[in-house]
Order: sequence, then structure tokens, then C-alpha cells
Amino acid sequence: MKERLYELKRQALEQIGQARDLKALNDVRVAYLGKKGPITEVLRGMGALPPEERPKIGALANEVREAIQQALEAKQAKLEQEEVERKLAAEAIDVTLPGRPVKLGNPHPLTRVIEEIEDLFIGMGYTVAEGPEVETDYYNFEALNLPKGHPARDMQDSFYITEEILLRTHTSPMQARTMEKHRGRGPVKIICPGKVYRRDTDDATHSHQFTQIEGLVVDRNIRMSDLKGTLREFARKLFGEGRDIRFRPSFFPFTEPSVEVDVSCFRCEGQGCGVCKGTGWIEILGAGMVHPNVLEMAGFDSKTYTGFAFGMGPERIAMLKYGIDDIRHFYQNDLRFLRQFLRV
Ligand code: 2NL
Repeated sequence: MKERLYELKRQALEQIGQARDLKALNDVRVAYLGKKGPITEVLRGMGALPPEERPKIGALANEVREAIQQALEAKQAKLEQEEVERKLAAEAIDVTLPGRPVKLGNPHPLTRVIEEIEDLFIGMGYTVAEGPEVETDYYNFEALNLPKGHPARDMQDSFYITEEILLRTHTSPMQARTMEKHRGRGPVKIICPGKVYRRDTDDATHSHQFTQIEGLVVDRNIRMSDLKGTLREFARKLFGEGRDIRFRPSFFPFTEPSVEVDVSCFRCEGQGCGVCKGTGWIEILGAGMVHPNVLEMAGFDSKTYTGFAFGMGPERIAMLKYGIDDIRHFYQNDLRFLRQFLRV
């Protein structure tokens, strides 16, 4: 029996040594240490031995089992290590390869123009005020001196949600809301950017949805010369230091007097060209002195307080600045258009 056990040990160790992979090794384990394996068989046959021999053979059988067990474990560790090394070699990553370029997003050209204009006015001490696009008839029209039935309402037909609730046609309602919050005390110095809506037919220069930036200053002793100086500074920052501006008389229900504001042509320096249609001037915004009715409705004493206001379309500014020929380009998300305005 001793010889049989030594022989089993020798055979097992030899087969363990020859096992090429984990499966082969497991087959060896099952063959030698399994319930029906040869060692179990030897132990079962111990009944035929003289009693004093039994402990010795038992101890030897355990030794052999132990030795095989240890050899199996050592080999298993070795095979597993080899497996890891094989995988590492096969899946090696070349960290020096150039990466795939990431497609970066980019601010929309309109967003850029709006932010540029915001920054410009923030630099002059203005605060940015934003508010709801769904408005009441009161803030969109009534509070701006446009009572029901006023003929100027025709030019700003809106999308109505109910009789009294509509999509704002300009950002002025936010100016009226801000004035109200000041409870009759100045100064108010804000710009209001945002989306606005008009019941209109889309073409190269009209859109039913567009953006607007309005500005408002209310305080004691605000004069038309303050408006002109502010807008000249604005025009020079946006279109170049050499620019000048001019006022032409106009009409808005919420300002009196009202003006259209032109900037001297940045293409031809006022000589006359295609951009300014030979006039040397380009219309960029509308403005005026805040109508006393508008001040009073917002809670300001129009004997003590005066103010100026102005409104412009960022689409128009962007079209002039970048030579864009159709307002619809802004809303179609065509990457061929948008990629021309990548921020560098
Ligand atoms: C334009 C002209 C303008 C205003 C907007 C305004 C707002 C209040 C009071 C008085 Cl709360 N005025 N806004 C004034 C003059 C002109 O916009 O052509 N926008 C594109």
C-alpha cells in the first residue's frame, strides 16, 4: 500500500507538471482527489491491514493528498498568472496613439451677439433683467401706453393663449415689471434680452420668433443727450471707434419723443456702398424718452423722474456685422452655417 501511495503521488505530480491549462489541471484534480479517486480507494481498503499499520498508512495517505493539493495550488497560481500576462500582452494599449478629436459645441452666433451687447452695457453699469415669454395683455401692451384698440397694436399682433394671456411681442413688459418693483424710486438701469414673438409671415428679413434687447434708464435729470451719448458709445464699441450715430424722428407709443438711430457705415466709412445702400448710414435701433404715461403706470412721478429707452434686434445686428443675408439661417440649425461662427 505504501508503494501504491508513493506511485500515486509520483504520477499526480508528473501530470500536474504537464497540465497546459486550467482545465487540464482541473481534470488532474478530479482524477486524484475526487470522491471516486485512487486515494479514497486506498483508504477504503485499510480494513484489510493489521490495526497497528492503519495509522501509518492513514498518515501517509494524508501526506500524499496534501502534497498533491499543494502542487495543484501552486500550478493553478502559475497558470492564472500566465493567463493574466497573456491577456495584458494581447490587449496592450498604445498610449502614444493620437486621440480621436472630440466635437465641441459652440455658442450660437445670436447668443454671441447678445452676450457681447450684454457685456458692453454691464460695463456701463447696467443690470441684466430677464423674464417670462408668456405675458399678460397688461404688461405687454397696456402698461406701455398701448390701450386696447390702439392702432399700433396692429403692428405687433401676437399669439394669444387666452384673451388676456399672450406670447410677448417685445421685451418691454420685463422693463415695465422692473420699474414697478422699484416702487417709484430711481435709478433704474437695465437691459432686457430675450425671445419675442409676432404674428408675422416668415421671409428673409421677418420671423414669427426672434430676439430683442431693450435698455431702460430712469432717474432724475435723464435727458435726450444721455441717450445719444450712451448709444454713440455702444455703436463705437460694437462697430468700431471711428463710428458716429444720428437720430431721425420716429414714433413709438411708449416713448416721446421717439427716434430711429443710424450708425455711420462701417464698410465704406460713410461714402456710400452696398451695405448702407449708398446713404452712408445704417439703421440699427429705435429709441426715445420714456412716455410720461408709461412712467406713471409703473409708479414713477413723471414730474420728478425722466428716462430713456431703446430697443434693437440682435438678428439685424448680427446680419449687418457678419454679412448674413437671410434671418432664417439663425433658426435652421444648419451646421454649415453655424460652423462659420466657431469661437477661436
Ligand atoms: C425697436 C424699438 C424700442 C423701447 C423699445 C421701451 C420700453 C419701456 C418704455 C419705453 Cl418699458 N420704451 N422700449 C423704446 C423705444 C424703442 O424698440 O425698433 N426695437 C427693435
